[in-house]
Amino acid sequence: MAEAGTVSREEEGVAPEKLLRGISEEVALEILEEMLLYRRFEEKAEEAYAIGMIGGFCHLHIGQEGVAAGCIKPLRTEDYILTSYRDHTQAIAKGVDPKAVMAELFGRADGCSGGKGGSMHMFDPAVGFMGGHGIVGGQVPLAAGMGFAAKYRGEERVTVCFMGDAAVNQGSFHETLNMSAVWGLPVLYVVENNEYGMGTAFRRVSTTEIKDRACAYGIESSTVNGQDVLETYNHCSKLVDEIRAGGGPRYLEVRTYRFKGHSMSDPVSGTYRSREEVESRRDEEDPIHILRDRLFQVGALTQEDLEEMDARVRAVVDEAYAFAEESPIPSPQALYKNVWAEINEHGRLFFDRRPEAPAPGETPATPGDGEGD
Ligand SMILES: Cc1ncc(C[n+]2csc(CCOP(=O)(O)OP(=O)(O)O)c2C)c(N)n1
Ligand SMILES: [Mg+2]
Repeated sequence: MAEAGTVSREEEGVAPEKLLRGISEEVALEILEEMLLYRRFEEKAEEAYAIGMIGGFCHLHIGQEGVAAGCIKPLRTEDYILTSYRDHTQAIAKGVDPKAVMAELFGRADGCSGGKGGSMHMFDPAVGFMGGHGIVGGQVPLAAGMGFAAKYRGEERVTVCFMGDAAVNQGSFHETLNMSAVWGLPVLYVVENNEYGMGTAFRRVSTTEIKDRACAYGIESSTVNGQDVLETYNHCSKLVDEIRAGGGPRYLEVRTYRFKGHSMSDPVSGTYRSREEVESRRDEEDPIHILRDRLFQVGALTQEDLEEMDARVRAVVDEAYAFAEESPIPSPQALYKNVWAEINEHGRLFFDRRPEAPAPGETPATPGDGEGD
């Protein structure tokens, strides 16, 4: 872990007692350790991808860790979150075991989705983590459904729905916001504005601001700096309390920036954004560095403490990696679990042409086997 840099420009002139934004040193240190874990976890995933241990898509959240830590920490276990495909850190933040997240990335049986979802489809209903969704904006109406269910049953549960900036141009977003307002649903819609949807800058596809998108539906809207995790945490705590108290939906734009490419196959810079832009944002707006420097400044953290913290999170990541490597690949039988399959007119599962799922150990039919329908 690098030594502390100079205090960012943003911090000049801020009184030391205000640097932690009213948050206790203990909680601020916890948040730093959480963000450091997310960073180290994803750096390891990046390495694993490069050597072929992870296949398919893989979208990193590096640079955006303040959003995961700041928005999810105020939640209870029974609260739900839904998010897009950039979901590893958010899964861990909600309480999914890092070992199960790494195993899922590796496509292994002990992954949180049984190895069948991969990077984009982390799930763990036991801790309220309801995915991991690959269709831009696809999770937005699902979140309203969860909010509706909670309200209908009279539960105190809050649902937080994360989405990228590109999702606000989807029809599903607008229909959902409208119905959420009409029904007063207990949902916090969080737009992670990292300024780009793949290679398209948001300013090229919108003449209005993200925060203004909720006005048409009468939903209270606000903006927070996601690189300042303490500000994000304070603000989200307030919004979650308001929603839990029956205040109806809220909409939040979190301003952030991704330091890596859109996915593992996308260059960091050089096509739709310049190297200078990425480097300057990374140097000045790293949420981990910003919090680290504040903790140094108030005397709550020393270089030695930081190194110990880093060693602790690296140990968690190494353990997750070893666990994922040892976990078996899913059995062919697992293909039949959690699959929605209709019975055809012959009384058989239409995708297999057999009367029922094969017995354990029996090989499933390959497409084209058996009689034709
Ligand atoms: C409906 C739909 N259209 C297009 C895509 C292809 N696609 C995948 S990610 C992405 C960009 C999304 O950007 P944003 O919502 O800002 O999230 P970010 O990647 O920045 O986190 C697009 C267009 C998709 N997955 N779903
Ligand atoms: Mg984006």
